[in-house]
Amino acid sequence: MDVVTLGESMATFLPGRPGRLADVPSFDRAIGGAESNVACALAAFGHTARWVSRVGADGFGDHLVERIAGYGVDVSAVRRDPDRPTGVYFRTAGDRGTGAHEVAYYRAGSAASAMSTRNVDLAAVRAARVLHLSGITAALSDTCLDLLRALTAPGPDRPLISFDVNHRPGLWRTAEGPRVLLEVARHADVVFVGEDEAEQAWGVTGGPEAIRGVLPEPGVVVVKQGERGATAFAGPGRSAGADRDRATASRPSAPPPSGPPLTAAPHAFEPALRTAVVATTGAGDAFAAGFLSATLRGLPLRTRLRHGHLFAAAALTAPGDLAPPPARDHADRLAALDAGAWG
Ligand code: KDG
Repeated sequence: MDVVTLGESMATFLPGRPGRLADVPSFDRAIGGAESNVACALAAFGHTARWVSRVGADGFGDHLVERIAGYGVDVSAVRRDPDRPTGVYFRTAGDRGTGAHEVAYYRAGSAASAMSTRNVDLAAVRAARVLHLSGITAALSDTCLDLLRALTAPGPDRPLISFDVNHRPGLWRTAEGPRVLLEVARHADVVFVGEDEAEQAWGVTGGPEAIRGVLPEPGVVVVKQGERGATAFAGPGRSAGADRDRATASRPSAPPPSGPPLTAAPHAFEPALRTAVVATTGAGDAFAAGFLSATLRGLPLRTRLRHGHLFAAAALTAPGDLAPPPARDHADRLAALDAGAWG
């Protein structure tokens, strides 16, 4: 597998019209889940991707597994829990000016929140060039946090670990969330974090450099700066050579490792595309998928950021949490446009 992701997905209910949650009369069913969003975007782009999770033995679980498999994602390691339901969430349309929206989760006690090192197929999770995880899993339960810690612990069979901080204050049961997220992020190889998220969680206000300052260990740190763009830092990290080898090593289905190593450029900023935003939810997942895709292909840091923005633009212009990225040849042509087209 190029990429394995692990995390909770939910039946997602999108509003039939704008307005407060209290006022929306009807919702359309869709799917959501940060980590499966990443797997779906990567599979749609032609990578091999597996999503690992637990869902209820119910109709929503069937729907999730069928829809995610429909993107070409391997769902063979998804397990059904006869005793716990599939999580559900509702959200409103984003405010036109700020993009702010309401979210109502019904996921406490869900099948995925009971994931643990004992009921997840760890071999299936680790059989990847890149394992993508997120801070949402840390917030779900103590057993999920233990699982996240086990998967990110150093070890010989550890794939390249990609970690999206995804701080969801409403999900944490304790005030420990920010500290835990920083601890897990420091064990990862590639970290995605929003500039505003880093301020909210860790009180870091000095911009991308300051965020890199609190995350010196990962080989790559990507700071998402909303509609302005994103900055990526690549440094020696903890194990840069090994990371490069794991992520770009030639495998039967992989392109040759022709690109530069993960650590080739010290840092890069790329402006985001200007898009007519329909919904911001899922854009971060799409960005991570684009960046990881380009990482797997050994592309330079700047091009990885551009692929992140291209994937994110597809998600931003769709109402759901998930939208297929542009076709690969199209994305490559767009990523190669002059800087003026991107500015
Ligand atoms: O990033 C998008 C996700 O937030 C959304 O799909 C739902 O996974 C989700 C969550 O836990 O908020």
